[in-house]
Amino acid sequence: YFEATINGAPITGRSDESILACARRHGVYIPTLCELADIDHTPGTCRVCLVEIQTQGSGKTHLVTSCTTPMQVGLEIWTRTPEVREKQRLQVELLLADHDQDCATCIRHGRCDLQDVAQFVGLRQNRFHDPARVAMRPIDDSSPALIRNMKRCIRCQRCIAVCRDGQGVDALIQIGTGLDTAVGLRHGLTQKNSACVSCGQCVLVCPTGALGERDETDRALEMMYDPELVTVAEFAPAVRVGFGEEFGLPPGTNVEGQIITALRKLGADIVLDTNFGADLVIMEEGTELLQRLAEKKRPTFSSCCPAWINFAERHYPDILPLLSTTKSPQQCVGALAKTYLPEKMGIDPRRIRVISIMPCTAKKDEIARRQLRHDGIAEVDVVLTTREFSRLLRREGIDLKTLEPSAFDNPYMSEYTGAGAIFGTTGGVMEAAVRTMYYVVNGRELPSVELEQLRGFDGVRTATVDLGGDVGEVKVAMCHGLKPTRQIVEAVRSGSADFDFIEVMACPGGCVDGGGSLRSKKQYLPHALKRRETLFGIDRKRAVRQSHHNKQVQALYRDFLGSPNSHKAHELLHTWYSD
Ligand code: HC1
Ligand code: SF4
Repeated sequence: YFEATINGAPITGRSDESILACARRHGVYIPTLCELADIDHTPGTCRVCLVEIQTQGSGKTHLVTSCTTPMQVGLEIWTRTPEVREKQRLQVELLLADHDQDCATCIRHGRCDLQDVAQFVGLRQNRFHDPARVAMRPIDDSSPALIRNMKRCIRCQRCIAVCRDGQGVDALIQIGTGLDTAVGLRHGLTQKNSACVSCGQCVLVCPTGALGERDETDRALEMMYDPELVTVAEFAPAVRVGFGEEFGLPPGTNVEGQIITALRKLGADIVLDTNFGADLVIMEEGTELLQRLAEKKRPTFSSCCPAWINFAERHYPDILPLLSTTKSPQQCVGALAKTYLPEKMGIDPRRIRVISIMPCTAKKDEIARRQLRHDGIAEVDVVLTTREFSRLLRREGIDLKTLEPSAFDNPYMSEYTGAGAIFGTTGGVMEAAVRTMYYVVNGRELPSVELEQLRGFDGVRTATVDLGGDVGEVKVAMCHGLKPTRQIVEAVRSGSADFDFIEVMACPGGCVDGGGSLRSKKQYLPHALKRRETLFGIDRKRAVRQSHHNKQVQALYRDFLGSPNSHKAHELLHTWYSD
């Protein structure tokens, strides 16, 4: 550490940090739109983080971008001089020259970093705005999941960095030069037909509304307001722990009860739980896995994460036979909501529409898959990301924080166990599956259901689990984030990996920080661990913690499906993949 000053006050600097990082460490705010420390991204493209500096003994000041300039001994830094303020304002004004001015129609309105910085620099005019240039910038709305609107792009390149370095997908590149610079897909492809897998991590780091999900709040509202329709809502394990902060509650708060109340207020006729689907998936996938182990087929990859399915199909089609055929919990709930539920409740299945709330953008791809549509009818009709759900509540004037929590009341598809709850975090599917497979193999419960050896947070974790009986020890791996996933897949393909079951979640952290989660300004994934802890807490508090003890799942098999992996279960709850 050495001495320096910021705005005349003494500070300690380090030669391995930028002026921006040092200022942050000392609580001094410098605006920036492109830098993002969490992904180690300092391209210096927005040029908003200007500061005035004077190096020791030079006697002269000059302006520099603080994100790209290293600290030096004795440096004097000034963040709020008239020149700094004027140049920062000019930079923001220049960024807006070819930027869509219609903020009120933007999905990011009110939550946009560019709006914040424009306020910070006191922007009151927009002298360089050129509608003709804005009109030339493209919008890619080819994907069911994501819309890429270059009219709102400020060329920060965070999306390129997270897709390439964070996820290892490398679908995005910088295209054009000078004023025509933008972000595009490699090889001139569109979002839909490119290497993109709709994981949505690029959306989480975008500072503006240039990247976002395809907004379906209108469709959801229309369904809920239509008296002819019976709307069935389901929400993901991770949504209940990743939503409270939008309404001022501490990150990680469990707002399951308030979400149920909100859905009923919105007009959902039946509220189901995707956690019920997770318990069901364990019955199907666990049975499938034991069968595959008996046949010496290994490894088996989990199949509930749709961005992972996209990744396997687009990048490694040769491994598709290794994927479990069990549908995701979302789809299992959707398929049964249009078959089993109407039979039980005496409803015409043609009147049912299923709306699911997911912390995920790829779930929008999933519902559009041809394998998951039957005679043109989708199993799930609309997916709303957590962000859209919050938009929907704001549109309808519902403040989650003031709502009294309610409980699930559907007698057929809303009960869940602790095993279903932990699906939302990395390792959760594995842990839930082991709890049930152990029981199936041994006819008795695992001595301790909390499997600490599966619970770390490294990108790839491996463990050996003794399932007892004639199965014995199995080797398992869990990966989250697609870069670690690529390593595992490559190892499996080269024959150097030795696993029986591999859980994959495409988003770092698993669904708790899915690409459809609330975006956090200035941070990439700030709340994953808090949300994860709450999920483990839900599991600890459940009276029943193993999927096979879910009474409603048992009734479903008894009254409708027969047994796990039965012919009917295969028809409704299993799928296939294609490249
Ligand atoms: Fe997920 Fe899943 S856990 S994929 O991460 O298997 O999105 O939460 O709903 O379907 O259950 C997401 C979460 C979610 C499914 C389940
Ligand atoms: Fe890359 Fe995922 Fe964004 Fe697609 S959605 S461009 S794969 S980060």
